[in-house]
Amino acid sequence: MDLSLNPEQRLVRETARDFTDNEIIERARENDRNEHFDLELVAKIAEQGYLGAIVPREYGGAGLDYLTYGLIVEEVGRGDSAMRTVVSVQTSLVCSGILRWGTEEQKQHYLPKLCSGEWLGCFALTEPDTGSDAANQKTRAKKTNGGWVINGSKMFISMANHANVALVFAQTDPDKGHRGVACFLVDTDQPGFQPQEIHHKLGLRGSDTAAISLDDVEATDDQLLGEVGDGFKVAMSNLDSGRYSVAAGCVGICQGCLDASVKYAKERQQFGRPIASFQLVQEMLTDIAVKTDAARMLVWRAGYLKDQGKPNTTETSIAKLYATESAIECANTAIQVHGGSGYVDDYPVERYLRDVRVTTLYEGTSQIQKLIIGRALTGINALVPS
Ligand code: COS
Repeated sequence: MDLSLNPEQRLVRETARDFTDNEIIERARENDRNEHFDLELVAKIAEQGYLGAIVPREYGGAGLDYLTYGLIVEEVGRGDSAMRTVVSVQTSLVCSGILRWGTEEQKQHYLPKLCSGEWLGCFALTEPDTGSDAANQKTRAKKTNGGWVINGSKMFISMANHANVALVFAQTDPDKGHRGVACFLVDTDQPGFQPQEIHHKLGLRGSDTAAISLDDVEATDDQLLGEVGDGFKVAMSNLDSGRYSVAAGCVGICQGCLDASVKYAKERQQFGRPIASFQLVQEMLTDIAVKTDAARMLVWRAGYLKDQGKPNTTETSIAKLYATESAIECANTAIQVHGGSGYVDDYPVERYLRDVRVTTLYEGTSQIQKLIIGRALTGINALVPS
C-alpha cells in the first residue's frame, strides 16, 4: 500500500494549510466570541475553490478526488469548525447530491453558483420530531398542477438563514414510508420559507444554524432532485459524503490539539523544567498523536474507496465514528495539557472541545454509526427492535 500523497495532493494540502494559518485561524476566536457567521471569510474560502472541490470543472468545481477534498477539509477543520461546516455542507450535503441525482439542467443551473460561493445551499432533513429516524418525515409535499406545495418544519439546519437553495426532504405519501420521501431543490426566496436563527449553542458559534418553517412553499416538477420516492436515498448518499467530511474535519481538530499541546508543553515551565519533560504529560501527547494518526488513516481509506467507486458506507461510518469520538477525547486531553490556560480562549483548545461536541450528534449519532456498522458485520438489523 502506498500511503504517500502525490505532488498535486501535497500542493493542495500545503496551500490549504497556509490559507488556514493566514486567513481562518486569525478570525476564529473573534467570530466564536461574537457568534458571527463570517460571510467575508466564506467568500475567501470560495475563491480558494473549497466549495464544491469534488465537483467536475465543467460545472465550476475544482475537479478534485475525495482524498484531496479530505485534505482540504482537515486543514479548514484545524482552523475553525464553523468554517469547515460551510465547506462540508455546501460540498457534501448539497453539491454531491446534485451531482449524483440531478438532471443535466439542474447541474448546470445550481453547481456553478454553489461552487463559486455566489449561492449557499442547505440540507433540510432533520425536523423537530425527526432525527435518527430520518425516513419518518413529517413535512408533507402535495402535488399540484405542474408542481408541489410543501408544509412542515425543519430543525438545526446549517446555513439556512443565508442559503439561496435548500434541499428539502418531504413525505409525498405516508403509506409508502421511506419510499414516499422526495427531495426538492427549494428556492428560499419565497414568503413561505421562514428560517429562524438558533443561538446559545455550546459550540460552532461562528456557524449559521436555523429552524425553518415551511408554509405553502412551492416547488416545480423541475425542482425535484431524483424521482418521487428517491428522497431517502438522496439523503443517505449525501450523508455518505457528509459523514466523510465531518470525519476529515475532526482529524483537523485532533491535529490542532496535538500542535497546540506539544507547543504549550515545551513552553510551559513547572518544577524548573518544561512540562513536556514529565512522563504523564508525554503520555497525554502520545494519546492525542495516536488517535490523530488512526483517525486520519480511516478517513483516507474511506476517501480511497470513494475514489475507486467502491462501496464505502460502512467504512465511512467507521471513519466518522472513530474520528468524531477521538476528536472529543483529544480536545479534552489537550485542555488537560494546557491546565487552567486551556479553560479560557487564549488558546484554541476549549473552542475545539465545544465545537467538536456536536460531531457525534449530527449527520448520524455515534449510536447510529455503530448500528450501521453492526448491521454490516452481522447482516442483522438492530436499528429497530422487532
Ligand atoms: N446510499 C444510497 N441508498 C441508501 C444508503 C446509502 N448510503 N443507505 C441506505 N440506502 C437505501 C437502501 O438501499 C434502501 O433502499 P430500498 O428502499 O430500495 O430498499 C433504503 O435506502 C432504506 O435503507 P435502510 O433500510 O438502510 O434504512 P433504515 O431505515 O434501516 O436505516 C438509518 C436508516 C437509521 C441508517 C438512517 O435513517 C440514518 O442514517 N439515520 C440517521 C440520520 C442522520 O444522519 N441524520 C442527520 C441529518 S444531517 S444533521
